[in-house]
Amino acid sequence: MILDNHEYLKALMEWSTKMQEYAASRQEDWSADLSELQHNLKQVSASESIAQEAVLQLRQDAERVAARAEQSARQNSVRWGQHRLPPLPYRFDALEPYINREIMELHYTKHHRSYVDGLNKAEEMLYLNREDKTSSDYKHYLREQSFHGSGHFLHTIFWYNMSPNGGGEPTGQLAQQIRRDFGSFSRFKDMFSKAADSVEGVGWVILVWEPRSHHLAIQTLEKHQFFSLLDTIPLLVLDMWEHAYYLQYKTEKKKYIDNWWNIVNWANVTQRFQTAKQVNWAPF
Ligand code: MN3
Repeated sequence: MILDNHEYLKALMEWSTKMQEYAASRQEDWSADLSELQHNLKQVSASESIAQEAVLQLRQDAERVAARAEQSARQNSVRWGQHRLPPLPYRFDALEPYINREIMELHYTKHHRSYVDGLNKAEEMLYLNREDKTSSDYKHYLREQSFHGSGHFLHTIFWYNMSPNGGGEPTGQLAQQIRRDFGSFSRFKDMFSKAADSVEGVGWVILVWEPRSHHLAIQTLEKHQFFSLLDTIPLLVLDMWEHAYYLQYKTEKKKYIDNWWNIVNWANVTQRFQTAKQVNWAPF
């Protein structure tokens, strides 16, 4: 019994650390609830014999914190058509002389605003307006969602990727990973800069984490409206390249799609969904 409690407390300690990271990622202050739980947890774990009542009390406290997290996740999810401009974390002139006030003001108040408005409109048409649509209606609004959605999500990352107190080199885990994957920080910086310089007129250069291969990578993105929705995680995919069905179905594309639903592995999609939900950025 005592051993079971020890293991339970250890798991609870790990869980509460995750909760703390979660709360921080939502830019929420849960210090009161969480620090009380962690304080009691430490005390109970340190005592020589662990009282069953104390463990039950901790379990109740943990359930309260979990309920708070659930509630926060529900409140914070962005409903269709309700995206908003994230607050700029510094003044328009804060990045001078590297980026001047005029650019920042236009970029944020005009360009980013229009992405937010466009995404909200596209979502209303795709998900709220229940009228029957043709494939070409979908095509139009999916392209709108791609252009404005990727624009909104990427700019939201961009503003917070910069700071008037920025520059220098990363430390800790990221620094280590950069050395492992690119050899050195200066080599990474050189590759990233050259990739950026290769973008023609419209696009981005992005440092990404590949959860599949457990490494960092650099990728440019020319335009962002070719039906990609950046800063999202794929859960369920269907290959619509002709090589995936043409030998068997020839021109009967719709039949391939209809039939495909018979072989979807929902347990796998659910597993991907549960893992993906652990990535939890602040909602905008
Ligand atoms: Mn821009």
